[in-house]
Amino acid sequence: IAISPSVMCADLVNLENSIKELEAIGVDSLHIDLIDGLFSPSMPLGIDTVKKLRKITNMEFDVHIMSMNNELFINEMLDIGAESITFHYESSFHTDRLINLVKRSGAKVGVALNPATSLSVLDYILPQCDSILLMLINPGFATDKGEKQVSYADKKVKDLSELIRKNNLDVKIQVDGRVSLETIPKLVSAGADSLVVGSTSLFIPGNTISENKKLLDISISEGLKGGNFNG
Ligand code: S6P
Ligand code: MG
Repeated sequence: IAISPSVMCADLVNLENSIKELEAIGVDSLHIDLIDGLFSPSMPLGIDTVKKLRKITNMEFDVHIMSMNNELFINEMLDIGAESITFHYESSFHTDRLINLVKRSGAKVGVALNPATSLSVLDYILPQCDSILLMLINPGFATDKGEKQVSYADKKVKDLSELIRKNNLDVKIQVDGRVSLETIPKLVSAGADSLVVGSTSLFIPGNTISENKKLLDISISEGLKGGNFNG
């Protein structure tokens, strides 16, 4: 199970410190949310922030674009050399073209779905994707705005896991939004491969990142004991 800490949940006025802490505990990638204020009503990080981050760390960049203008962000992130780029189905008019744009560059490509978007939109594109990001909240904010994970989160993960298995594909399932110490066991046993960890797990206020990492590991191993849906 991969973990991808959400940079927007780190200490935004002291990012370098947070990055060092994440490097010290060992994580699989950095989850970078790029929100344009139009697709979702927030704007936590900008293109220049990502450029500066690139200079201070060699960690893999797992970029999650939430924008009405996918081309702009995809091209900027390809220039920076982001290893993995995910954009939303809902704002991509030519989804197939954008998938190809990312793949041609050698980066991994993911397509993200809002909670209410059906998995059926993946019918023809799933084999071309490296990962699918399932939003388990409506995108925009970390937990401080109070929105809870949708009630059908586990079902959606199980349904996607089943779809991937039935088609014999190697597509990873990434889950994002209130992926908390409490919800992780169910999400992992439902088939989640990659967890975006934010203010409800790795960045729980009051604890250090390394204290939270220990709690996170326990939560993940509970999910693995529960039996992964993929077998
Ligand atoms: C939000 C974004 C997410 C958040 C993450 C925060 O739209 O895509 O990646 O940063 O959900 O984590 P948490 O645990 O506060 O929900
Ligand atoms: Mg995200």
